[in-house]
Amino acid sequence: MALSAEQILFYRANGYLVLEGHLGPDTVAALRRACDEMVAAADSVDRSNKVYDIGAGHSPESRRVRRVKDPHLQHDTFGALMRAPEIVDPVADLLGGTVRFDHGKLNFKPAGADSAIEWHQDWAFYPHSNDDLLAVGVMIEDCTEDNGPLMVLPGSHRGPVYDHHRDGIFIGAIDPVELKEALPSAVTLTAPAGSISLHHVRMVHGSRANHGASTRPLLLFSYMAVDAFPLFETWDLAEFDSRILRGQPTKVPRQLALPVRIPHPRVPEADSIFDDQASARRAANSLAAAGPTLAQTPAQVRAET
Ligand SMILES: O=C(O)CCC(=O)C(=O)O
Repeated sequence: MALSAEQILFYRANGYLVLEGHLGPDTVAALRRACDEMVAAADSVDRSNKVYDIGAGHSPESRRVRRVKDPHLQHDTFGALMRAPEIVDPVADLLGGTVRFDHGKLNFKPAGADSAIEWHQDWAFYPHSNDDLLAVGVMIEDCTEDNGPLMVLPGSHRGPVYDHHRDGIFIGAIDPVELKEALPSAVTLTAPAGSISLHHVRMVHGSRANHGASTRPLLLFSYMAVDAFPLFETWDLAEFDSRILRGQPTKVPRQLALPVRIPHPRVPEADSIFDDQASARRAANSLAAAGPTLAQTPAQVRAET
């Protein structure tokens, strides 16, 4: 076992775990180099495409790369880490022994940009036959209170599955009115570069804008138990099974009676959570009236909760 019984119990009770200083300095240095290469290669790109999600006003002088999609396919350093025992072993401990890679993304949070991610549950985006799914967050730079680290609501993975629709359209965000009671117990996942976080697929989480001086990169890899099958996705079985990292293929989903809502219809042309949530933020005034939105600074939130 890569994790202690205490760490596994903590994850089960709280829905998240942080492993501080989990990756060595050489790995962190390699990840930073890979980020720099990916960002520099985006200088010739002026809009989002299959590899990059690009924010408004992006130029080589003022880079606005919000995300590298499928980083494991774009750079060998990310591809190797996605399969590395340092990552997959603790994941296997939390998923019950088997592991299938699901998807990856490298989120940058440029300093000063409007880059908050509103409260949401990953489960709302990709419901499965059971909820043995989690996301690993790899901290490539220090995650501090100010630079927009992940925030979680401990224990929320055992609570309701919230509606992420507004006016019948999937916007990928929970109305903070629904979370008013729980928001004061939010935990900010701050830790030095090289640390990793693991959060359950039903965990309510989000992150504020980056009020620090430099970009905050966060590499996210999602994994699931081999017997968790997506409920609403067209997939190719051979491709699906090619992503098994521990355990044997099965055609027998383990089905649990869990609350599910299908994440459709989508915002037209939406390409990522940033586009899905843009309409949630346009209604920020009404949300802010009832509770803090993540676009606010930590001080504003403290003052209001
Ligand atoms: O990058 C972040 O700060 C949060 C990302 C996130 O929650 C997501 O992409 O699901």
